[in-house]
Amino acid sequence: MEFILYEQKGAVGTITINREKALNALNSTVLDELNQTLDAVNLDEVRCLILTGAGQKSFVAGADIGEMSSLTKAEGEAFGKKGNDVFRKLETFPIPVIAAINGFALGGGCEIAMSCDIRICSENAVFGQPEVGLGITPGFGGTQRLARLVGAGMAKQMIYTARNIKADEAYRIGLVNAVYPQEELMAAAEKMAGGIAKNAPIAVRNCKKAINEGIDVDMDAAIVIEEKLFGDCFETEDQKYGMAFFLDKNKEKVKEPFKNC
Ligand code: DAK
Repeated sequence: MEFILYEQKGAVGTITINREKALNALNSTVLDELNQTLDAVNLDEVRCLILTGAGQKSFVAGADIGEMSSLTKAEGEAFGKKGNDVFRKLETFPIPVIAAINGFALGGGCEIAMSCDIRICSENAVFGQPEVGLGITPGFGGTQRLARLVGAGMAKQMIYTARNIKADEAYRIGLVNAVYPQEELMAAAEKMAGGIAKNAPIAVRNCKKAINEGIDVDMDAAIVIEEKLFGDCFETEDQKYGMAFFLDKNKEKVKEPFKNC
């Protein structure tokens, strides 16, 4: 692949957008390769993904402005669909995805981070939706996901003013869960991913589904979604083992890895 690196260490896969010269901006090739990479993740082995950008300066500085500048309406729509399809694939990916945001996360960069389950960032991270300054609206779900994450008022302020915010403000408004010194970010992401990967995989997947699907419907419907996914965990090897381990009074026994079945 030209612009995507993928590495699997144990049960954790790391996807790196590797287009450092353009601050990892998303062009069509990056989006296509990201799509192919997600399709190739070995879900029998990998239980959590990390998404990051190459280099020390930028996570993703947005959609590629050079490529977009000459698009016709039809091409713009096709480009938007390509991005939205990949972002939605990330958002609904069966296992959790942690965005490790190591610098600029602007426009499509902020939007791709918001398609991940969890966002953590380095102290030099900068977030923003600068699109209205370029004559467009956020096009990869920014108007929708930002409002759901930080509330409509704050999302409107960020989007209408196109003002960038730094890591501490992103943390304060709930756009990221934690801020780390740059050199500690990947270790923190790997530690969190490793912690997730240790838990019962079917249960973790069902939690992701329950939260994602439940958040957009009313509470009565949401509870039904939860009930179904809760029920689904029963009779799995993981549920039988997890509960049997708790009930076993032999304190010497060491917990074995969950089997994902
Ligand atoms: N696209 C293309 N190239 C980019 C880029 C981008 N978004 N951001 C940076 N680069 C390139 C620069 O052109 C430069 O390339 P060379 O000149 O070296 O060839 C290189 O990366 C280094 O950038 P700078 O020289 O500008 O570096 P600085 O440190 O001075 O500035 C910066 C860093 C991040 C503040 C600055 O590069 C910047 O403002 N970049 C643009 C940020 C931005 O506006 N991003 C939002 C893009 S709009 C849609 C769906 C989605 C979208 C649109 C439509 N549809 C539904 C159709 C999404 C839109 C966006 O994301």
